[in-house]
Amino acid sequence: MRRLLAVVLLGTMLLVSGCTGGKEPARPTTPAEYRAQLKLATMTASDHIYNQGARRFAELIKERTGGRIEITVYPEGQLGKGERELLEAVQQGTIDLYLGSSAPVAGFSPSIMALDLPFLFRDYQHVDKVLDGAIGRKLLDELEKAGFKGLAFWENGFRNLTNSRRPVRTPEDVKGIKIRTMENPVHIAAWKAAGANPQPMAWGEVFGALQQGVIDAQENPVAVIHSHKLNEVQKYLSLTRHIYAAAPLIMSLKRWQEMPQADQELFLKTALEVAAYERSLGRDSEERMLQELEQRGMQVIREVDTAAWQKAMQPVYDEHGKQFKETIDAIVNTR
Ligand code: EAX
Repeated sequence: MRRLLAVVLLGTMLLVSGCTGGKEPARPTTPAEYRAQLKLATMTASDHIYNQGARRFAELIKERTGGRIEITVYPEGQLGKGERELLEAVQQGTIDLYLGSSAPVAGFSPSIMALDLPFLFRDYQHVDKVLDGAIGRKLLDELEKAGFKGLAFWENGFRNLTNSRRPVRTPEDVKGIKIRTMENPVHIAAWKAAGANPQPMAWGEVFGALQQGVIDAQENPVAVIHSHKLNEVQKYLSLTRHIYAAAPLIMSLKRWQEMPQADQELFLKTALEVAAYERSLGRDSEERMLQELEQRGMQVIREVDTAAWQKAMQPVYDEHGKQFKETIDAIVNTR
């Protein structure tokens, strides 16, 4: 009798679990049933363009879903000491959204590394055409293999060198200088080729390392240098614009797949709309930020020998560009 009861019980359990489809929650069919509280993480200062854009994105999503989807922005590395760490958390689904440089994303999805080659983008118009077009979409779609949904490319900006030693104009001026780079083989190779001594490091550790003199230099767009007050630890800023840093807005693929289709479409549309706003924030205020950095005591070297930098970093194309030749050619040929 007891054995029969056990068999019946087991059968019922199997039947029930079969009916509900196991562990995976059923995907809601209409947006009305779907609610979510999402975490968006960045490494940059609260007033940096990423977070201004991210807060705008959160407002629009909340408004357009009637409050069903709420996004909280965690800036300044509150959720991790570097972008690689944030990306790992997004991959695991403990953080829902990442906004940061493309360079560390290459550790998860190599094809995106093509964007970080030195002197690849001519100007902002070129950037927008490539990143908002078919090439950008393809690179974003390839992120799915790594467990990410790429929503759109936002912007970090053209990167510039800062250092505590001397006014830098040519590659000769950085001989032997210890420079922090992002964790990306192209960045490391570019600075090695230029004659410097590159040290990859998570962003959360850079200010302290500069302050203690563990490193002499770093490189970032003006908006990062300004919002992180690097003038307190760096005397010279050279407008080298050596590498353009795109900033993909990335969502955990798990979280994405749980969303109803109408909300997915809303996310894609809103991400692209805010991309234009976020990019304009940095572009329109670059000159004002430079002047403020000068007022805070930084020496800004506006004229550098761009041809010499380009030539010095060119070997990186042989070393790392070959595997992405098709993408690089397509970018160069975009007019
Ligand atoms: O994405 O690590 C860096 O230098 C980045 O430019 C910064 O964290 C923003």
